[in-house]
Amino acid sequence: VWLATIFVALASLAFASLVPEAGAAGSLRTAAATPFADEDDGADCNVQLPGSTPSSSLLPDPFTRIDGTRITSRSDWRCRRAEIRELAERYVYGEKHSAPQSVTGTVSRTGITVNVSDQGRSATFSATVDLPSGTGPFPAVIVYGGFGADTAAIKAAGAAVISYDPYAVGAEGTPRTSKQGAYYSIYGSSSSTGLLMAWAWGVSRIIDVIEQSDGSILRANATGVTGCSRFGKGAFVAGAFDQRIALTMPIESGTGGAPIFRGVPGESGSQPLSSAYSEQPWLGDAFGSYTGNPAGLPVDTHEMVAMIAPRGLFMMENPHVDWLGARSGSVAALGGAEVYKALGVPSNISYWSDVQDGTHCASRSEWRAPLQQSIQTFLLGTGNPPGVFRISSAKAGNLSQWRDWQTPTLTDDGGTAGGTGGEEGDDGGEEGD
Ligand code: MCU
Repeated sequence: VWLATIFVALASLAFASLVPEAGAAGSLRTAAATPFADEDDGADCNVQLPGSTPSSSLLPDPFTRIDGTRITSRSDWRCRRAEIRELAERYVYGEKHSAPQSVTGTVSRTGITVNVSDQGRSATFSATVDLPSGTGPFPAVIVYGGFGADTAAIKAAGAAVISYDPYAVGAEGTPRTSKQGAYYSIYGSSSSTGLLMAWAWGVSRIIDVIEQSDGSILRANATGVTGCSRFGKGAFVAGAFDQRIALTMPIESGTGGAPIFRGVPGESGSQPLSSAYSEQPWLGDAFGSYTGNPAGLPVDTHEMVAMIAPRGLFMMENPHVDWLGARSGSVAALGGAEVYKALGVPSNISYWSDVQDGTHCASRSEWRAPLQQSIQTFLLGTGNPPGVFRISSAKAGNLSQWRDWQTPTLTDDGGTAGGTGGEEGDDGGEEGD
């Protein structure tokens, strides 16, 4: 018994010391961090965007490549995802300039500063840091704006809260032709990139700075992102477009966020696509051609959900406010969940719209446990993901009405699934602590 105890203790120590590298290299299957070291793991994929795109009222098949062939193995997902990323940039959000020439900054116990230079221009912004109790280094959740996210629950789960002001990076209230904020100071005020993608770029640059820090305060490979409403749209896009983000938690994001674009026109009371496009320059300028014709889009938001796979995702929606399009949001979650299943990590996505309080961005007791469980699993590496789909019957979409494709059984060739999440059980990752 004693020997066994000592062995377990030693094994735990050995595993604990491996965790940072494990996440970065993706070699060891651990729940503690994203298996991807890069913002864009598929940057080397050869993506040929189509000259014209077919029109369909049904959701595009996430498993069929632009050239019409279907992927067959889990490792094929990496470059298929890269196609979806480029389609999403071109048709929906606008381009995200990655890997600027220079990113510098500081991480302290109270704040992060970010200085970016690219294309001969530079910009600076900052965020505040609020550490949980304990000694650290800590994982962190980047919280957009100041409402709707349960920051007390995040800290109680053991993660730092990085309060991020997206408006410093992409301001609201400007015409599309004179966009303002750090992103547009560098890439031009007439950039066709929308605010959601500019905000996502800001999140990525914060992660750059954390990566460059000595790691004594914040752990670089254990970052989550969340926000409510327009900041739920933002959190969703940030998680889709940076694979270093281990946990994405959009809240009540509404049109332009999680809800499938194709579903919005038929969902009574939901914010019309044209309204979301014109209320603020959230979406990219190119989306303007599709507000009356979402069937013409070669991509939809179930594929942005899929872009987050196999990483942790907890989607929260409010079925009481029609404007938020929760039925279309549930279809995005269900469609994206098919990719999680095909990658062998069905429990890494959770969805919850079965809530009592109808107030938009209310503080909700229902989400506290799955939120904390998600943080523990994907950012701290302890336990299992919630793996729940609690869809309000009032706003339950039906995926079968939206697709004519079936989910393939992908061969497991050690590909992108990465094993982030606890359900595999046989990989040793969860036993470590
Ligand atoms: C759900 O997000 C938005 C919504 O798209 C807007 O129409 C409305 O004005 O504001 C919501 C929001 O961000 O509320 C805080």
